[in-house]
Amino acid sequence: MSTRHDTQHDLVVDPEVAPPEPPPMYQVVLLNDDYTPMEFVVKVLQKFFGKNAEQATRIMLQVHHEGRGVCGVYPRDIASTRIALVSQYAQARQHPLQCIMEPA
Ligand code: TYC
Repeated sequence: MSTRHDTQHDLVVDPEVAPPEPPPMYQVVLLNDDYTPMEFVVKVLQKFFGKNAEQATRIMLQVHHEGRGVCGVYPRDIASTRIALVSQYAQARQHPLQCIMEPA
């Protein structure tokens, strides 16, 4: 191997190799219903989507008034795991809260 490639900070770039594609992204969309308490929705947005109280309240009110709102945008596995966790958490507390994923 040439000394040029022996140093720690030297990168070898093969012009034939394309850089990897970024993964396809999905938005998790929260849906409105008539029964889930507003405070519970705010809590879900904080607990599962890392929103602060103000962001969570804004998203919850948007869903309440417009029927849907985006909680976050993630690679497929992360989006589907969060949906499953929210569904489990809501069902265990008898709330019909639902979210779905769609290509971003
Ligand atoms: N519409 C519900 C209510 O009036 C509140 C709500 C907001 C429910 C957002 C679901 O994703 C939702 N209690």
